Amino acid sequence: GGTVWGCHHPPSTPPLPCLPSLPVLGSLLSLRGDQPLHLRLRELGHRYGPLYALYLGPHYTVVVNSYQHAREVLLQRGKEFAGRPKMVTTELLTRGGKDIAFSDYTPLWKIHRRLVHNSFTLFGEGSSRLQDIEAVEALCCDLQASRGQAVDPGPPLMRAVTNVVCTLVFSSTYQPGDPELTSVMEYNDGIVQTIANGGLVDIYPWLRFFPNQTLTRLRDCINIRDTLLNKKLEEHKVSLSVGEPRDLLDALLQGQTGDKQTRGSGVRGQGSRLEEEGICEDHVLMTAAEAFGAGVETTSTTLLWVLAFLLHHPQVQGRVQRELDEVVGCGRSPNVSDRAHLPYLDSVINEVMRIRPVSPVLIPHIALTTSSIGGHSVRKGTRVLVNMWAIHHDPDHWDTPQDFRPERFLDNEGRRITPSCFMPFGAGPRVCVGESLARLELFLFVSGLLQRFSFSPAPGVSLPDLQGRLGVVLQPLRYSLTVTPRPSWGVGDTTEEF
Ligand code: HEM
Ligand code: PLO
Repeated sequence: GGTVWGCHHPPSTPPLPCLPSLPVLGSLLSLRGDQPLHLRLRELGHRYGPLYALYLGPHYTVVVNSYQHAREVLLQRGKEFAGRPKMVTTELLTRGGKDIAFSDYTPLWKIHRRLVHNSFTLFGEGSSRLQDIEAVEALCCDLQASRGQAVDPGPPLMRAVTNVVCTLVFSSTYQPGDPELTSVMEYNDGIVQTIANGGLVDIYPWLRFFPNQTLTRLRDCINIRDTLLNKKLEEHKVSLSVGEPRDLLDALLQGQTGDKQTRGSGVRGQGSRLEEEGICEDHVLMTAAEAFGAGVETTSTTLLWVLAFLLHHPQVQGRVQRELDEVVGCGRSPNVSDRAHLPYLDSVINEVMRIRPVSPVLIPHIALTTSSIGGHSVRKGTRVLVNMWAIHHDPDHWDTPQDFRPERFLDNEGRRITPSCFMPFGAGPRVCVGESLARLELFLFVSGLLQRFSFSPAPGVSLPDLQGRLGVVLQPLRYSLTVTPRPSWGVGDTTEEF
């Protein structure tokens, strides 16, 4: 309902500037063009001011382009803006919001999120499991096999990251070419291509514009996913034992059933109340699927951006390698405890996530009650898009924001600094649950790769495009590179082939 011609605002506060809008289409005409959404929304901010409103189809939506307003939405009044809108594709994907990311803010969601968070702690930072996973080693073998020929780093990285997540979620690891791995990668790719085509914002009134073929493909992929997940779930139920969960699926199952003997293992804390409160098998499945999808897409994309920027900035690559040589040397692999001593490497990862945030407008938020942003009253039900791209490129907060300069994350003594307007994982009640896991994984991959290899542009091929393309995440376009084993690596190792 509501009027589509004007912007609703309670009369007591100044009205927000609002883009022109038409019935059904909303402000679509103003969003038209070749530009990806985050760039368009930022550009509109130059005309309408950093905080403005528009209609996405029938939905009144406030766009936040500045750090100050983002802080109000995510942190200061985080709970008031912690809702999520329903979208047709994500409802299908999550069985009506039985996941974390696309579920609305409800008491059940809070319990569910805490359960997932605790399980991640158990399998992420809390244990050395991740570091023992041989994915980095396997990836290095894959890359080594290119023997100096140009390779597209996408597929080997995707395989490696998928393997990490499969280990964490269901204790499976796959050899290259395993048909189950192929099917996982295929269905995931299908979901990525169909779930959101230009960000997670459903701009188009979609019953009209969503081609049915796309929806059919999405359903097919979801079915393949469900068959696989059900199989894993049944296997886990049979072999589930009291005590230490082996993986995320175990942890969720224990949390869900609330088995008395496993209570107090730290995973649940809620015990058998969970079932009564409504965490059911669907939640377990949807959480496993989501951890999987989020873990693969975001990490592999970030790693591809890291390599793309290193090809453009060989001196940065050299400096990371010197730091690694000094701190780790060449006789062993980097591990979690080295992280504290590798501030430059961290600054490179941070700078990549600043300049190319994989989720440039986050996931849409929704106001759960009438609230305010920047002194403007905002009604219950208003959607809010936080343009993290604009915040990460705001010249008021960053010096030459368009330049790739990892040193901006270090002080004069080379110690880490984290500016508060750096929020690649969001912030507040909806902050990414996988943040520590993601950071640890990025560290292990980037350090492992740069210790052993140098990456350079493939001869005769242009450098990777750095604009990227916005799908479900902001991805670099495909590119290829040359992998050269570093002379110092493997000194004394007699099995070394090179
Ligand atoms: C949410 C970023 C990795 C699971 C988010 C959000 C962002 C984000 C921006 C949305 C915040 C908002 O809407 O306000 C990233 C980045 C990653 C990463 C940059 C890696 C480089 C992961 C991993 C997992 C994960 C590895 C799980 C294994 C989730 C989940 C949510 C989420 C479940 C939804 C949280 C909620 O709605 O309450 N992430 N993420 N993410 N992420 Fe991540
Ligand atoms: C990726 C494709 C998977 O098959 C399903 C999936 C689940 C969770 C989503 C993820 C996709 C894309 C990236 C998302 C993640 C939840 C949080 C993360 C949206 C669609 C980000 C970056 O916000």
